[in-house]
Amino acid sequence: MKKMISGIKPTGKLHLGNYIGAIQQFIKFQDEYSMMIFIANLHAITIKIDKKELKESTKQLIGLYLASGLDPEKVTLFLQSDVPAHTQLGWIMTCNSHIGELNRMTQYKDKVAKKEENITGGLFTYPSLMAADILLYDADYVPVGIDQKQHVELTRDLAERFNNQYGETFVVPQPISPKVGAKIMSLSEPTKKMSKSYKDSKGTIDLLDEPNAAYKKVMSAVTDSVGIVRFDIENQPGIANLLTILSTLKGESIENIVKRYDGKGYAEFKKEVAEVVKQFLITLQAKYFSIMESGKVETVLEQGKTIANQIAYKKIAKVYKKIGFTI
Ligand code: ATP
Ligand code: LTN
Repeated sequence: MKKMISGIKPTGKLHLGNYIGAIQQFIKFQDEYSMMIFIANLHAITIKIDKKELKESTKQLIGLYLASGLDPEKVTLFLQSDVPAHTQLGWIMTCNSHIGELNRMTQYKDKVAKKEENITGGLFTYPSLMAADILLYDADYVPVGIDQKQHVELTRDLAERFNNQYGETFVVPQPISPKVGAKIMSLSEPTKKMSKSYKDSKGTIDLLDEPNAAYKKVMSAVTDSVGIVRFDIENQPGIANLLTILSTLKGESIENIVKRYDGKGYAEFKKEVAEVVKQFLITLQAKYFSIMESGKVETVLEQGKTIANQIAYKKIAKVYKKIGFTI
């Protein structure tokens, strides 16, 4: 069975973009692959985050993973900080990364371009830690949204560099993104990515948004004056985004939806998208609240911690030998 790994940072609230770009893929692949999914909490502290918020986001994230349909019998779910080998290999990968490579990573570059203050060393070296997250588990594939592909490309380079210097050690992984939905855009500014850190509550549908409020957000999504429902990202980014959301949540092809709306206006189309989003949230949230009351989150994490440590410990021991740490 081929292996797959991915993680999501427990920062801010999970939104529909995270669900469609990442979580929906995890669910789709859980039967076909041996899968590890973790909460990337070591990555969360690369920016300032309050302790209470970190704890709450972590619990919420696990709850939402489970409510979305990730099955802990099939997938190993764990906290990154529960497995010390991530930090251990993270350092080795940092020493294996070149400053020039890290300088080119867009997340860091964007923050520098915006002249943000107090950018941490952790934010700069975070792609090296992400490489360690992936390489520890010999993952063949990494399901991520488009914005993370660059980090997986770096991971490939680091794996090859290490293998060349020390002999075959790591599997060189491949990123995979969904054909539809790898980049869900903001509802209010459809040329910008729907994002946790971009504070735009009208443009973002949080998975724990009140369903009627989410309905209203979709109804007031920015569109255009063309008046034809069709998939044209360049000229009609708002409609293209709504088509993508409807297609992925409903499991209907964009082509089919476009046909159904031939000759019809935006109002009717938006109503369907809004209703599908609302119903999706109602179902998801009902599951979420029952999971949160059940104490399942803690049990799942304990199980995941044991399994992940067994695999990661073996790998780090092998790496230590290769490097010459074990005398
Ligand atoms: P931030 O804005 O703080 O970077 P984020 O919303 O991008 O946060 P992450 O935790 O970085 O969230 O991403 C988790 C996963 O969701 C990643 O695989 C990422 O590629 C995917 N993802 C994030 N935003 C979107 C989006 N708008 N459309 C599709 N996938 C997304
Ligand atoms: N960097 C990712 C989260 C992340 C990840 C990973 C994803 C950390 N380690 C390993 C896939 C594989 C993000 O910011 N979304």
